[in-house]
Amino acid sequence: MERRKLITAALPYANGPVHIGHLAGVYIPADVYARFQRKKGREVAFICGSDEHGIPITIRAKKEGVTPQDIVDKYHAIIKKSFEDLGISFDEYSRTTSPKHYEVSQDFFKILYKKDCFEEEVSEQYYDEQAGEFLADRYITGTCPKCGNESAYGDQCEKCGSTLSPTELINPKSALSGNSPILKPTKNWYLPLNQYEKFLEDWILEGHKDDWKPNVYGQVKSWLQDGLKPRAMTRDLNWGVPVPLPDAEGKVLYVWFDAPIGYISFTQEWAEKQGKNWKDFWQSEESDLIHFIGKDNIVFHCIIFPVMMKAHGEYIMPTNVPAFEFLNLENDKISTSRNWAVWAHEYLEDFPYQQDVLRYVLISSAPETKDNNFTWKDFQTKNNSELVGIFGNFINRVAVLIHKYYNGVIPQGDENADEVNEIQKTAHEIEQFLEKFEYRNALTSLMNLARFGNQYLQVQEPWKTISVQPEKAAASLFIAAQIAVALAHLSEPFMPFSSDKLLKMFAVDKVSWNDISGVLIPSGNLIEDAFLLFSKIEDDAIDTQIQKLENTKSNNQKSNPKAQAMKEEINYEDFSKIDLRTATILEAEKVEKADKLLKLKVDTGIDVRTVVSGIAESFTPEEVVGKQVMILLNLAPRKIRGIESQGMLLLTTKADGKLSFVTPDEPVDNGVEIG
Ligand code: B3M
Ligand code: ZN
Repeated sequence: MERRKLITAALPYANGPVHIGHLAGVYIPADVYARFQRKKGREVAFICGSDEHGIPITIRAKKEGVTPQDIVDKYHAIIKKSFEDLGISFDEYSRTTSPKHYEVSQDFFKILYKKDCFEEEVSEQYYDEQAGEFLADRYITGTCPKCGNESAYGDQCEKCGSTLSPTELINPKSALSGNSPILKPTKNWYLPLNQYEKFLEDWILEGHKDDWKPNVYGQVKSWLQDGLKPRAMTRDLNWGVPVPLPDAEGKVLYVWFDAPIGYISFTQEWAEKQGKNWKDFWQSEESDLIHFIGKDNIVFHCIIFPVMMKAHGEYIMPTNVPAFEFLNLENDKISTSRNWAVWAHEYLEDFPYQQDVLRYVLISSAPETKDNNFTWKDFQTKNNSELVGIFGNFINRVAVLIHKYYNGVIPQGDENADEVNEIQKTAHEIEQFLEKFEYRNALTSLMNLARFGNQYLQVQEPWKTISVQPEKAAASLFIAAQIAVALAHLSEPFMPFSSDKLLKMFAVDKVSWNDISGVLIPSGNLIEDAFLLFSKIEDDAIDTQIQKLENTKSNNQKSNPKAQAMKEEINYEDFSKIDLRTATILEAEKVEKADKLLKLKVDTGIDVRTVVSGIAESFTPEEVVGKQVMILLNLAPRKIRGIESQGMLLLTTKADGKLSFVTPDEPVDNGVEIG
């Protein structure tokens, strides 16, 4: 019996749309593979979904001033649609906030817990007393001990690139409240990866030396050489799957514990709908599990998730983990925060019905063994000279000539001609390459068959022989038609939209991969009208894209890189609740033992009140007396250093970091409303 294929593609974080880097490095290769396997007649489950937990989501939510649920709802929909529009043929595309996923991931955790697979450990973690929350590493900022950068994160300094732990930061601050966090003990559950070193060595280092990609094998080897440590599988956070234990209030599963289990829960969701047994894919020796991922996910798919499955005891191990390198854009690293990307949904708007062009270009520059580069010029060249010039041109010539000479009926020819054997040879070659995840070679084989077809026509010259040796012309167009239909079938994994159109043009049905040989369209068959499969992409379309990137670049240079994204939209009613007025500072004095604070007496036009303001590092008390300012009047009073502050002054920050008052550009009365 043919082995089943369980194919997974890394779950994209639902904190932004997908771009060409994701597509080239994970989703298109996975889709080509899944489509090929189905065509081979194998039972396939191609599984993916949105990764909706984890810090990237909560950070994005904070930035946009909305809830994490809002963020994942928004991006899940955008991502899902982009995949559908590009023909990524997932059998299931679900999300890790689905109830089924909560159930499956909690059950998985409970099984490991009952089997005593975890080590419980109490450690000291930073806690924000005001927010009442433990702080994820990304939520702690402070001074980098290595380079002195004052805005390093608890896990990394982006200035010098060092990996940090939160306790290394000098003068740590919570990103939630701005306060100094305290260290507080907390219990978490750790997976002792170190106990599985031998298992991993035998399974991967011994067992997959030859069939895993060198980049994947090499990374695993170096991790094992460094030695593995227990790793926490739970976190003190309020966004995620709750830890299913009675003494775990306020704790969730670590996102890298629940996310890969998503592959399992989504397979279950799919199997239920299809009336299949999910265990045939996950717990059967007749199934191959293949994880498509980017290179930054290797450790999770080759070490942590396999150890989880091994500890559980009933799962198969991945057969292969083809991890791709990164794709750059116009020689620069793709970056979501710098908007340096070609977004899938924007491409589809700018180049509607040209999904296959992007698929083709991204496969032909797939970052298989090293980082690769996407340029718009290259995109244009590949379309115009390869898809239009070679592939489309051949098909068009064949269809046009058959219409011209034979009214669209396939003429008589030799069914055993040598040229017909080329077809099977190509099918075999592509198969060999795809099984080794060599996409670029596979695509070259496909294009070589189109090249072969063009050369064949060039040599046969049916447009000449038609008048002097009509049988020869017929025989050559019979063969050319076989090659054209072969291209229609063989291109299906790579360019499914064009493949469909071609099959329609030649009025033939799909066949399985193993049947792509010999006569594919018999003499006497009538074909449909010829039409152009691909069209030339003109310079102005490419210039528009390049201009778009140029604009991004200059915006990035101009704008403050620290500028925050816009907050959640509000309506006028929300705004009208805010009582902003003009006011004048009457008196100012320093607050004892507080370097940053000034105590001010302010004339608001309706009263004189006390406001404590954090401006002492930017102004002396003398400088501010007499200044006209804007005040948020109806902010609930707050005690600051024992002084009741009744309102807040509006300030902004200058490029040098010093504060500056927001003031009317000409003096006005106090107490005038602003709006
Ligand atoms: N969401 C990480 C990433 O997008 C993560 C993949 C999960 S796969 C289980 O890089
Ligand atoms: Zn640093």
